[in-house]
Amino acid sequence: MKVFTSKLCTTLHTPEFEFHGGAQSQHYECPERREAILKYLESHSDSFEVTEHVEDFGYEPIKRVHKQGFLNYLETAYDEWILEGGHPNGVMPSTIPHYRLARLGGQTPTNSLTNAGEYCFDMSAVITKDTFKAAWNAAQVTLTATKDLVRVADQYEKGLAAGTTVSREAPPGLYALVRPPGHHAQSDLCGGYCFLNNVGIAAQWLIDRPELRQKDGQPKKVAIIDIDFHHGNGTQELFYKTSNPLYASLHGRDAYPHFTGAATERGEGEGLGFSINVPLPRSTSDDEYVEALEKLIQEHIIPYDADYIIISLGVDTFKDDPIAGFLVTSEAYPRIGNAIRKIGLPTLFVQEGGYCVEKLGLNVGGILQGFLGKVAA
Ligand code: SP5
Ligand code: ZN
Repeated sequence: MKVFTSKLCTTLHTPEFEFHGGAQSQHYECPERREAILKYLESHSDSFEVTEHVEDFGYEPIKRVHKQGFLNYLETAYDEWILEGGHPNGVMPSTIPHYRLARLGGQTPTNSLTNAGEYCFDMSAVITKDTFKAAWNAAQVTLTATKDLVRVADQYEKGLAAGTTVSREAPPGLYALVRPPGHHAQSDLCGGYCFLNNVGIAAQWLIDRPELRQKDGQPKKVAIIDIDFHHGNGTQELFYKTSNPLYASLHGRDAYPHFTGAATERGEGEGLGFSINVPLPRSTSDDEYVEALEKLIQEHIIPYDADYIIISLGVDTFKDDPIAGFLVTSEAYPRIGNAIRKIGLPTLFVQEGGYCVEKLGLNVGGILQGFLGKVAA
């Protein structure tokens, strides 16, 4: 499996601290996460080929899902924050315009020290000097992988047509090892360690490609399966009113981000029925998780008849995750990868959460190996 990544995913975004339950804590979404995953992949070079080749797709694909004002803000917030006397750790809002805040004079803040709340829904997305560059780079790495997905998917299809590819082989799969993650980022809000929605950008890019139009002129169909422990409120918001891509998420009930991800959130208008939310209790075990995923695939993913699958790959479902987790063990991850392989479609895996650094390589690697059919499931 080809793995797309870049050193910049380690070096550019390194906040020192965040807040948990009101207390200052280490920044769990740390550069060591990428290093740990990379180490696993490099020590399993029979399965993985890591490339640092990154193409520049520019602003356009990012602007398809994010608003210009938000992008300008991410790019300039830190410098302004420092000028106004903010802490060097990075930008964090002190006031958020709550929907019941009585803004009777319609007043809007004038600088990023006071304005952070306009573009941020929590205190878990610290903007440092190079955060915009880091998020930009993660999006470009993801797009580079997406472009390659189209190429390998074409090859696979030709192989199937010519009878040279055996269909029970693993379908084409690629992995974008990126950080910062993306699935909490809405069109104009950062939060939950996320700034630009890598998966959303990739899905929209596939849908937008004129050369990928089918014979009937329709765009290719994309199904996003979000297996991060947390609900991907950002991805859901981007596509809530459209039927393409489909967004489906398994996540912890009553967990962060707390206010989104109920089973009753099913999409709106044309998008009705194309957002699928499956909240699961904290007590969810390996068998229960794999069963829930297989049920989701059978009931929603297969009938959707997508051309491509994008996986928001979080392993913060792990039992020892320091900020999240079900009762899921490392044994479950190959089974999860195997369930995704059985869908039989070209698949792009994009890294989201997972904070137990010690087991991160094993758990992410488990999913990818399971997809490749390399481990018993
Ligand atoms: C991409 C991603 O996984 N983002 C998650 C961001 C979660 N941030 C806040 C989590 C708060 C959980 N508090 C539980 C503390 C247990 N010690
Ligand atoms: Zn998460």
